[in-house]
Amino acid sequence: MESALTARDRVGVQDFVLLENHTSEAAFIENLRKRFKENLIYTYIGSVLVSVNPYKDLEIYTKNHMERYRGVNFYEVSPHVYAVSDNSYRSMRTERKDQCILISGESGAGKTEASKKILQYYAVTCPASDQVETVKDRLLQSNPVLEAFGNAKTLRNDNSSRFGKYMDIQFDFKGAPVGGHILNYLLEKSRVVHQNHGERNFHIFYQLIEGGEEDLLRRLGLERNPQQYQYLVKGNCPKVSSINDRSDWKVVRKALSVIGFSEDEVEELLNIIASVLHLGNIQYGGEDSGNAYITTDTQIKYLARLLGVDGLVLKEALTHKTIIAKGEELKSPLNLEQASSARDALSKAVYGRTFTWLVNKINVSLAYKFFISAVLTVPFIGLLDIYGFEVFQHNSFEQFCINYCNEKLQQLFIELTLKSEQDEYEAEGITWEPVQYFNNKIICDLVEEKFKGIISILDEECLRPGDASDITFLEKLENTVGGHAHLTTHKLADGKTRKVMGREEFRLLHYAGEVNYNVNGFLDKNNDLLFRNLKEVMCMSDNKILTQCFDRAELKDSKRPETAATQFKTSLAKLMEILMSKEPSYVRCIKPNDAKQAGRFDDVLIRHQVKYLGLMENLRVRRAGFAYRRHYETFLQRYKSLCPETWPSWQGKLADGVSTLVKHLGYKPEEYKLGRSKIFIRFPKTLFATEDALETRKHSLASKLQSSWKGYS
Ligand code: AD9
Ligand code: MG
Repeated sequence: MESALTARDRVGVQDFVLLENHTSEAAFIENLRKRFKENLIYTYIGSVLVSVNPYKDLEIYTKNHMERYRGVNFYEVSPHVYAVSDNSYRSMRTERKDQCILISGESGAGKTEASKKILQYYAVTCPASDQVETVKDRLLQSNPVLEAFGNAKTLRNDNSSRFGKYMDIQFDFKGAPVGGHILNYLLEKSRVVHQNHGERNFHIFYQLIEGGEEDLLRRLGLERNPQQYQYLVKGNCPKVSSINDRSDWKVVRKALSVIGFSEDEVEELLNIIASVLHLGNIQYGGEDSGNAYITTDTQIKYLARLLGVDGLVLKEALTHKTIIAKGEELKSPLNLEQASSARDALSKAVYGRTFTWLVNKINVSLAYKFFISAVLTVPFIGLLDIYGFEVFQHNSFEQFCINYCNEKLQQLFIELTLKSEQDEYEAEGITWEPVQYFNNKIICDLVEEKFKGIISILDEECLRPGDASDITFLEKLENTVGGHAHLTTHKLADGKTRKVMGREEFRLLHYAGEVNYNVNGFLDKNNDLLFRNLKEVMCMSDNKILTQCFDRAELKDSKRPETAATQFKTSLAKLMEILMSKEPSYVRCIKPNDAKQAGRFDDVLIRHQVKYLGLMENLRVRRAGFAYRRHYETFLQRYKSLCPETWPSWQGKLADGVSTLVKHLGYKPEEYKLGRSKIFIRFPKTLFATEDALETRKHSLASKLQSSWKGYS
């Protein structure tokens, strides 16, 4: 049998706090590499789980594995996302405190997969009843539906989340999951009308076209060929080897019924999806400066039927705009460019609002329906899976929002982990030594500060009548925050950086690295306006989903809606409040290579992530002073056999038992401290020696047993 020492050599340590040289990044990466090679994708930093995407199916998510982690002490078993799930669950049960599991990492690092594993863990291991089975099924089935409508293939990830998702799972007093609620954040609507090269639109379009039954497609007026649709050809990437649209279609259809969508609702939903494709195929004629007209009525006919609107009214609305001036309605024709963007704005609005409707509908189906919920508050476990930090060749408003969101989460992580360390030391009566670390608050402020943050400046330009444009926004940025250490523009850049910066770009130095944003389209995307007459047509629709998405009250409201960035900022602030009110656990995901390949461990890429996820800092904070800490009870339980006075059980106070035990083991006073409920051990080697002693004792016991059996035979 392999000794504990050689096993450590081969597979590394399962908690980074046990690294001999904890300040060395090279040692950190080496430990990660050793484990990755052995398919050990999980490692802890204290209670934080670090996960490296294996890009292959590992046999570590079976029911047996789930059982292994159920009710077991966090540190007694090898690191796993199930251990984090179980730990949160038990804290929720015993302390009756809401929990949240925050999953972060860059695009393609494995956040969504981790969140699904957590949900599966609860579905399988939590107590059940008939009612609960339905809720469990619905919770699980909400994933394929939301992914079909909200995920897409990007250059970074074949199944990239293009919306942020926070899901609360609600438990009853017996610990059974009884309900759920999803909050969704800023869907990347622009993808509906445009995709970069090598990327796709949302999965649902391809699933419908590839998997939809013949008569369904006929009814929707669709052909079984994505290349026929303008909204699906921009990225020149209709097929993805890792995706089977046809079988995914079946999964999604089934999931919709499990969640409780009626056949009528599914029909209306698909009418909308098909309509978006028809809208995209509307072609305009006319000169750039002249009035635009629609070249053929084919799409209009389908749209009129599928959406239940008057074809002529729709046609008029797609080529004209109306404004109300002094109580009078004024109509003016659109030119080619205006008409195309009005059409695209309609497609985005229809898709975006339908997505929100879908989430609401799922929420109704997941809602905890017993009256008891009004009387008793039941605890929650929240799961946060958002879009990861991303950098492309060309980055726009969407990347700006996504990366800002990641910046906020990083800040939350820093504040909460530092705070919890500090709190623990105080609670245990042990002196806390402050640790220096990079706080990214400065970048969050640069983006979101009132009056002088980037979002405020953008909003100002969006509201300013006259010559406001993307370029004037950029100029205003230069004038207002040009001196900021984390912002550069072409104009402000020094000779070295100027070469790689476009004239229409600004660069943010994020916690995760530099990103150049092209301001083109920032104002339009932030304004997110839809012409009034297009809204009116949608309000007249017979489609039951659209009637819920477009409300007539909106037409009467003359107040300008909040801009997209400000809405996002507000919803993120609310999210931070929710998360702060719960007890957090963390899963930090790492992407091993850019080729989405199994077995490839790209040093440079991984080092970069280790740096920006702040893992070394996290480790430093965790190791400040003491490498290891355990509750007296856990420590005594594990090692009591090593001391005759504590074996087989210790009758006195736990702290005295631990004290007796470590003295017997020969711990020197400078090697440990006893807090109020925990023992703190300064060096990993002390613990290793104790572990090795335990291992030796087990072996000698085993061989004694063996020889005594031999004696009987
Ligand atoms: V994004 O920010 O939404 O673009 P995620 O969510 O971090 O990103 P995702 O979970 O979608 O990444 O993982 C990307 C792909 O990696 C998956 O589609 C799987 O093919 C692969 N993956 C991730 N985690 C695992 C895992 N634990 N086991 C096997 C995995 N494969
Ligand atoms: Mg994802």
